[in-house]
Amino acid sequence: MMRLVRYLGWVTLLCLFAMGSIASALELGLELLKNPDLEQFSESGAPESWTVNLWSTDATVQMDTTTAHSGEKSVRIHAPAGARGSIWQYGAVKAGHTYRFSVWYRTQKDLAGDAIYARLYTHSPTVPWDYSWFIDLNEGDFEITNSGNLHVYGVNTRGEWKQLTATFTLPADIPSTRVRVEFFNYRGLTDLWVDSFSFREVLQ
Ligand SMILES: [Ca+2]
Repeated sequence: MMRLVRYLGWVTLLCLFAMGSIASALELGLELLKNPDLEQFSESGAPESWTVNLWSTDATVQMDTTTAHSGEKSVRIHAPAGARGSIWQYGAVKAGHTYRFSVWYRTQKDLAGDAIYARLYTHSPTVPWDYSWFIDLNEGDFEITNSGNLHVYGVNTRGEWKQLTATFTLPADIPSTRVRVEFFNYRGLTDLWVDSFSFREVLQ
């Protein structure tokens, strides 16, 4: 009987996905990320609680007060030719639980190639991502890379803020205790803004 109830629960969830009302329908737990709205910065302009990764001295990751999805600030990632920049943070997770990741992003000029994406992977230890973990494969433009990481791709937004989301259930026997969430400008040649991260457990 419990299995049937659980099944019907997921059917309801899938229907809500189809109707586009999933965000308002989900009952979410506490925020697992620190400084998710990117409002706190160090004196040098780095987002607090986030690790900045620059693979080239030409790339920059900086606080921006000219545009924001939440509050008054966002992060601008600039990645010229051959360069990439990202910010990342770990969220603590439990095996067998369901989580929803989301982030808002914005472009002004179009970025080159597949420059806009969030990357998620399990940690401590790293276990390759699997498509069976998703609640709905149509929720986003998902790719599992050869190294087992999840990429969730964005599009050029031409001045609008848009959201990426991924909702997934970790296997009941996964030994990982954290998920690393990261947002990239990968050789996009121009600026990409990011704001309003969220990584929360789905409670229902
Ligand atoms: Ca903000």
